[in-house]
Formats: sequence, structure tokens, C-alpha cells
Amino acid sequence: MRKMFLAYIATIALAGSVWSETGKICREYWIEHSGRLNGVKRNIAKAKAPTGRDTLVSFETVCWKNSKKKKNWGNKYAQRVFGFLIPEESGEYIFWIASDDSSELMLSSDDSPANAKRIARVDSWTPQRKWNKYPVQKSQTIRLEAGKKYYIEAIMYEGSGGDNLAVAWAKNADEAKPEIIKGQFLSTVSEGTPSAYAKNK
Ligand SMILES: [Ca+2]
Repeated sequence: MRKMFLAYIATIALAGSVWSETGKICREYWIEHSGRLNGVKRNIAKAKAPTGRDTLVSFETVCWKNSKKKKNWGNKYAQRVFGFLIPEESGEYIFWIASDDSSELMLSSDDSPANAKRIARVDSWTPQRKWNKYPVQKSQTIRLEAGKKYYIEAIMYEGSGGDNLAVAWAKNADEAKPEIIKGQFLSTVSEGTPSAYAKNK
């Protein structure tokens, strides 16, 4: 009986952890998307159900540099990548976003999506992991505290041709070396957590 009870508790814990795991970040995508980036914001504001959801092990969605089979994910789609950023070290940080087609990166001052502000963007498109095509891809310097949870969210849309999305960061003193944010600094959110764009900012 005790064994059964423990198994039952373990099942509950497992079910509850699907959308709240460290080492990963959530992605939602809409296929047959139209309306560029404003269309993505409308999807979110109107709670349009995504075509699908998955999780990523770093803040990057297409990895054709590592796999010839994944050169492009698709055409006419939109996506948002969202979760918590949990730095291991306090300090001054800089963020970058690279994407094809356009994108925005939002970062909160705490774990609430409502306090997120846009810190970087791509208005047209960039090659994958190309951090310096436009000055607006790079954020201002932002102070982060070790162990604190910060809500982070990127939105992006793809029309046609190549597609990619990645977010990098670096300590201020190390700004010549942007690194894609690894899963160890990321965590998924609980199901039902609102988007930073829920109020169509
Ligand atoms: Ca494209």
C-alpha cells in the first residue's frame, strides 16, 4: 500500500514538472502565420492557441551549424520562446538577439512577465548567430543578481527563405564574446503563466 502511495505521489510530481523544469526553455509556434511581428503580438493578446509547443535546451531554435538536416525549420510561421533566466553570478550583463526574420527580446526586472521591457530587436533579418548586423540587436548594460529568477521572452516570425532565432549574453567586461544562453541558466514556467505580450505591448 505504501509503495502504491509513493508511486502515486511520484506520478503527480512528474505531471506537475512538465512545464517547470530547469535546463530548458519553452517554445510555442504558430504555422501558416501572417502579419509579421504585429501578427505574433495579436496571436498572444487574443490567446490564439499555438499549433504546437516544445522545449529547447538552449536559447536557440534552429541549429543548422550543428546539423545539415535542420537548415531551416519552415516558412510562414511565428514563435515565442519564454521562461526564466537564473544567473549564477551577479554582475552587469549585455544581451543580443539574432533572427530571420524579425524578432524582439523582452526581459523582466523579476519573475513577473508584467515587468518585462523590450531590450533588443531585429527589424529585418540576420544570418544565424550574427550578433552585430544592427546596433539594436544589442541591449544596454543590465544588472542581474545571482540566483534571482528573471522572466525572459523572445518573439519572432518567419516569412520565407532561411530562418533562425538565438539569444546570447555576456558579462559586461566580456562583451566581445556573446554566448548563446545555455539551458543551465534557464527554466520553463508553470503552465498558464502569461506572456510579456499578454496586454499587446
Ligand atoms: Ca526568412
